[in-house]
Amino acid sequence: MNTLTRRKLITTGAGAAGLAVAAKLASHYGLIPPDSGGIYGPGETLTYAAQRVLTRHSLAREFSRNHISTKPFANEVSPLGEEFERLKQGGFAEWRLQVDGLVERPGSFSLAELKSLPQQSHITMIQCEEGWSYIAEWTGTPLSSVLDLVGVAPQARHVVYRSFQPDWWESIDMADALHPQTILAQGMNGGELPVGFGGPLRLRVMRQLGYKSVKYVTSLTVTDNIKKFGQGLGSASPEAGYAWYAGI
Ligand SMILES: Nc1nc2c(c(=O)[nH]1)N[C@H]1C(S)=C(S)[C@@H](COP(=O)(O)O)O[C@H]1N2
Ligand SMILES: [Mo]
Repeated sequence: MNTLTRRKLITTGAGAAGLAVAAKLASHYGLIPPDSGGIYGPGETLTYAAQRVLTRHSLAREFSRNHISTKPFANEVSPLGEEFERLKQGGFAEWRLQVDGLVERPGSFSLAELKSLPQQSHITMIQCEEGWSYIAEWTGTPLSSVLDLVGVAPQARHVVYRSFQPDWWESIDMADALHPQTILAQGMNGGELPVGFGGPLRLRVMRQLGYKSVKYVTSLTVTDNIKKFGQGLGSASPEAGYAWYAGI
């Protein structure tokens, strides 16, 4: 047997064994994404599991102030309607963030209440799956501060979040929910977060593609059973053909 064939054999063998081991580990540690169709839909599972094992605590790249895009591109959103206009006229004083599910103290927060919690700013890049991106400074309350306040149950696995736009809902695992860069943003580039960019309240998930950063966030639900939501695929994205996990 020549070395090339032997090498090829060894590589193939290691690959198959590696895949089996990865699938086992992923299953054992609960690293199966909701849209995987089981551990033998291995593409999504391997991406998610590998990133979670290798980069659970990694940070999204932060940029310096001079990298902030001078003309950030606000993706077009469908019309927000009369009720949104009414809330906007009132300076969003009536906007509430509802928090429920597996928490000790379900309730809701006004924007002012959220602003009274610790605030953080991060200069990061937001990337659309369609290829464009921009860099901006995002300011807001870490999602972990809100979750600490309501008291998340130990069996929590995911946080589901919804928009004023009913078609937009997403979920993230607890690694991203409690991640230090995941914030409920109310500010952008030193000012209020403009409506075009998701104001008055947007969840910025820095380590995933733009579509996970849902605009006009109105509610959060903490859960240990993501399959109960929508079609059971984790969020609206896989229902439309995109991956639930969009790590970058
Ligand atoms: N509520 C809501 N959130 C949304 C969207 C939307 O249309 N509605 N578009 C998503 C997509 S596909 C991307 S890429 C980003 C775009 O963010 P931007 O408008 O700040 O560029 O927002 C995401 N969040
Ligand atoms: Mo996007």
